[in-house]
Amino acid sequence: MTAASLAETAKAIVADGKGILAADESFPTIKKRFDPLGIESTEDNRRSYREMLFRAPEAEKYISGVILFDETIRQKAADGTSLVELLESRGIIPGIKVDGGAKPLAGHPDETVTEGLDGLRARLEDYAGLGARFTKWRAVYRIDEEIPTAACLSANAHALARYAALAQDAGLVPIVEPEVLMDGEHDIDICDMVTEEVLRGVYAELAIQDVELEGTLLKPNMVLSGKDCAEQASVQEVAERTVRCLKRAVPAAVPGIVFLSGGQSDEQATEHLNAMNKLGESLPWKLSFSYGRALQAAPLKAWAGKTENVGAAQQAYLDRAKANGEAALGRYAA
Ligand code: 5MM
Repeated sequence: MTAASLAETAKAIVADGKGILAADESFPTIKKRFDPLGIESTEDNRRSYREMLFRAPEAEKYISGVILFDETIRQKAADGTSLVELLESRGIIPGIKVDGGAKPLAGHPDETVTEGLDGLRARLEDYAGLGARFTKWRAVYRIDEEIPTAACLSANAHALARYAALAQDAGLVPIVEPEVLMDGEHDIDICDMVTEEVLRGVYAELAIQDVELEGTLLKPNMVLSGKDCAEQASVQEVAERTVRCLKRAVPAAVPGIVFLSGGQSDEQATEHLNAMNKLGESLPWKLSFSYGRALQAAPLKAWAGKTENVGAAQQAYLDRAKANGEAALGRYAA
């Protein structure tokens, strides 16, 4: 795989009006999503749910790629086709989450470092053989009085860069996901400052590890007021602050920025993305989505684990995918 083909895949993922479905929930996370609806988290239920999303008619108009979890990339649909082949047959690019999760950071009780570098080269080769063309690694940063610390910023940036270099070596496009959580009472200024610092640190490490930025994508949080902050920034302010922060910290060689939704409502996540693309600024990168909850909340609720609800659930998913596809072009009307 050449640098040119990595760049081509990255560009295809952020083709006009398209974005990513993040369906890479680990076992504890998918259980957390299923539990409130009384759906048991069995292998068969997880497969049925994800197959239902992957088969949704016309989703390929708005969804360019899907991030899978280790179990899913090895699963077969009810008719025996592999889920990877199912996605490929629809022109949707399969990707895979390769991090080992956020684990306690030594000496820093309230912070985490994402683990998973040991043995990563072999796992990446395995995933490439299974049909993955891109990968994802998520680092998590919590905001509070004294955090994130320099230790947390540096450990996570280093791991993200080592991961990205290994992914490119294996011919896979790395999605670099540094997520500053929206939990907390902090205001939008703090989120802005921390996000900029995180991104600057990540790109400094990517440069040290000689990662080819043209063959990468960034998956960041938006610049938002903390969830429990008394003063919530408007849609326009979020759009302006997020774009300004990214312009300060993300190199122009990166082809696309695909936001995570991070606990925003699905409607908010769409409106914020739309407002950014409507600013009319000439930006070096595409701005699109790689949403988990903001794409899945409605279809999961509509499905509720029942076969008879598949049509309604697929429609609910398609409605969210279409709305976000339009937002990626700045053409969404609520
Ligand atoms: C879909 O959730 C992903 C996996 O999370 P865990 O490893 O914790 O199970 C997550 O990384 C996701 O891709 C991003 O956070 C974006 O999802 P949201 O829901 O924030 O848009």
